[in-house]
Amino acid sequence: GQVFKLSDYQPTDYLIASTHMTFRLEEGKATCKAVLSVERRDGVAEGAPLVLDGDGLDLASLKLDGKLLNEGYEATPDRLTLANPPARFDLEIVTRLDPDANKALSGLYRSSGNYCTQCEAEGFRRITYFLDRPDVLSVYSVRIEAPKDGHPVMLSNGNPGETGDLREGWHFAEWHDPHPKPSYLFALVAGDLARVSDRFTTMEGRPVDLGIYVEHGKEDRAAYAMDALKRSMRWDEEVFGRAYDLDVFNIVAVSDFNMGAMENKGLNVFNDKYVLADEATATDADFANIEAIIAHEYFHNWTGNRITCRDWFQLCLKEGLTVFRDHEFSADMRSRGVKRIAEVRLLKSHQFPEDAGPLAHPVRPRAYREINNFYTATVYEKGSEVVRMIRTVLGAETFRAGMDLYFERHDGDAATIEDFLACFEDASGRNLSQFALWYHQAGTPHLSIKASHDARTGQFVLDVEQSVPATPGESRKKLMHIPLAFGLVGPDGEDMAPTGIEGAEVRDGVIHLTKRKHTIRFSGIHERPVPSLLRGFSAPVTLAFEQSEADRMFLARHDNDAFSRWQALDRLFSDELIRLTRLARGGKAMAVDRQLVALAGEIAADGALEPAYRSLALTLPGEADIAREIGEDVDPDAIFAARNVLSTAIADGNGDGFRQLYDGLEETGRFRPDAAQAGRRALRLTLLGYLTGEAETALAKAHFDTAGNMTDLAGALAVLTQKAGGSAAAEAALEAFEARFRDDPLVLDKWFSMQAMMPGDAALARVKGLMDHPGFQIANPNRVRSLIGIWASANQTGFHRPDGEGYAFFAETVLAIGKMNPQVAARLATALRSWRSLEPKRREKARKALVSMANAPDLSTDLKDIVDRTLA
Ligand code: BAL
Ligand code: ZN
Repeated sequence: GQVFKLSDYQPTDYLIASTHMTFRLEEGKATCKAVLSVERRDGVAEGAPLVLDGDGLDLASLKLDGKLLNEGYEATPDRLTLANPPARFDLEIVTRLDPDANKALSGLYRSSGNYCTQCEAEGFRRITYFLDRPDVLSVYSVRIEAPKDGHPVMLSNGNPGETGDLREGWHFAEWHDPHPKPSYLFALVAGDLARVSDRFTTMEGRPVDLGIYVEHGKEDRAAYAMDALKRSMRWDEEVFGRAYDLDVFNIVAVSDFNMGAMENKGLNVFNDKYVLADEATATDADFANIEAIIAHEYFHNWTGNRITCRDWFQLCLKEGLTVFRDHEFSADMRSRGVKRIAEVRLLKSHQFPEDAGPLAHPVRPRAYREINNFYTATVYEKGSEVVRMIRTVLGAETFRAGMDLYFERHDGDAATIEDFLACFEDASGRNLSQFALWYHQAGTPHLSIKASHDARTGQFVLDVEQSVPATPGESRKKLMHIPLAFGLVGPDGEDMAPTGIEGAEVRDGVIHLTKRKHTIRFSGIHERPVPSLLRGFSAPVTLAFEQSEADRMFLARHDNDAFSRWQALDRLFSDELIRLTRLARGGKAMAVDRQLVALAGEIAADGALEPAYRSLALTLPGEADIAREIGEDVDPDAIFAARNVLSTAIADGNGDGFRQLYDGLEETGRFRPDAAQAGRRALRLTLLGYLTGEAETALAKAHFDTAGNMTDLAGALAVLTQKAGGSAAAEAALEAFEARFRDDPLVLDKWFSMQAMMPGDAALARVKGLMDHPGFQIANPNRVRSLIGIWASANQTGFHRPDGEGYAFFAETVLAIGKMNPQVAARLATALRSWRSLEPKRREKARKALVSMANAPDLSTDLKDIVDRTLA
């Protein structure tokens, strides 16, 4: 396949100042007429050909300045070339479309009978021939014509224009978007949907009509999303000074969608999973996700739409930055400390393994074969961490000044990471060239740290050494600028104040590491401090710091930074799990550290800590996290056994206390999806997990039977299926859940996922069986991800069966899905990215499965790219 390189970037020879599109949505014969006003760019030689992108297009007719073209062009499904066009002309392209046959869910397709589009990254070229790249900005006018019957709603970007009747029961609607935009932000929706309406007045005094379109009957389930939208709009004004810029803002929920949602200008299209919620059908986690994703797509209006990307290598310019913005929003709406812990957990479980494996790439990649495969945790989550570090390095005020400059300088531009960084350099007067390596260099940097204290001289010393592991195509790494937030905690739990610091630049509690080695000397430290390092996870690095268990326990109890308290505890649990795994692997008896068991009980009972924090603290590191830390010769069964032993020991050691706490947390008031109530529910469910086992199902069964909301219902079912899978209580609960929700696909997805997560060999037979369930559709991405995706990426023992049957079935299934939907299949296939760290027998079986995929005929570019890189 073709490799696209950042270094090959060239601006286009032609511009498309405006684009007028007319869609006729006739059953079985939809057409798109696009009229492009094309101009040759200044300085480009006469006679330069115009080459437009297409993808599987069926050209019906072509006109230049109103005259039918019969020669002077060459059209294939994937390209339209005009050999010698004039300097300025209108090009009218009519294409025939088949939305019903479009199962890739890219371009124009139908979901539950409604027409919708998805154009990022390269879906617009499946609608018409175009310069389908983000640096070609055009002003769009759109006219939609369709039968009134079945299509009362017809939407596109921008502001609404004329509407009216046509003959034979048809009607039309026109839309105009005054803001020039790249084609990937184009959107169209037509169908029969219910509208939930609201109003918002911007700080500039602009009244905005807000609409959320959902399936009829689901209007009440859009209320939370609407509330989240209004809060997002206000927050962006207050925190970033950014106001909305159109008269309407519409969101449409569709049930077949490859991504979570899409930020099309003025017309966000959402996976319905991230819009629809009420207490009876959505969990607290669903509510939190909806709040975050509504905000994320809204925030793209400035970071992505008003300022877009010059090319797809700059994807992190909009994604990393917008994730950072949505994280900050959620932190302000909820609990900052708890939010940060959840973010870091996600980063470590999703991005760290990517960065440590064959699919590692810089936050700003230099080359790709298929851009759809770069919507990754590295671009999004590490990209967000890099923006967070800019703020840490510059301070909040200068960061805001840099953002203001970015908006002022680049509004209306298709910009680059260099443009972005230049704004912070100019706002701060600092040189960020070393810092910029965070965008250019892949791999998770590693810090190795040693501490020593001399009570006599009052000197405390940290010896720090950085290294960056080799990643595909990058064997030699440069030294990075790593901001290391720290505290020296004194015996009273307060941070000590050194009288002097030498050996590195230190500002506001942050050490700026820029060299391979630093020896940092703190003076005036007369009592031995307990260092608290990497506070707030100030940089996405791994840390090797030998610290005694006693010191870690001290930090877990006393650090004044909530994140660091959790980090200390997480390190204790992880080390214990690694130790127990080694014992399990060697067939030895596993005795659990009693102090850790007692600490867990103490934290659970500490009323001074938020319940949400306590719930996170009591959730042991995941099996995949332990696998990543072990790094080689991984045996998922040994990890599972170790985790079970630790969990059982914590339960046995704290049973009575946990039960009392559990009882005390029962909610009596009205349901609210806010952080405080959600935190109490989360803690209660975490305790329920400890209080449930194969022989102890009564409490979980009662929790399930009396649940008044989906969080408790699904939470209890998850506990039953995870801790007592196959028991009569678990099976009865599964049956009851299915009977109640079999007609509600989003809720049924939870039921699929819980069974896909059931540990051990039995999971595979369940997954296979559920693929025949009437509620499962292989063409629907949510169903596929809930069942196959969860099983392959989150069920370590169920997927990595020693006999390799899991891998074989997985390969077959991914290939079948790939025939319909290459993007979804390619994403699924990344579940095998850590195959090289498995123990030899599983490794060989995983390799065979990957090779069978690589050798399959007619492999899509998407899947081939993932499989080839994974095997390389
Ligand atoms: N731009 C693709 C979906 C998102 O990140 O918002
Ligand atoms: Zn985004």
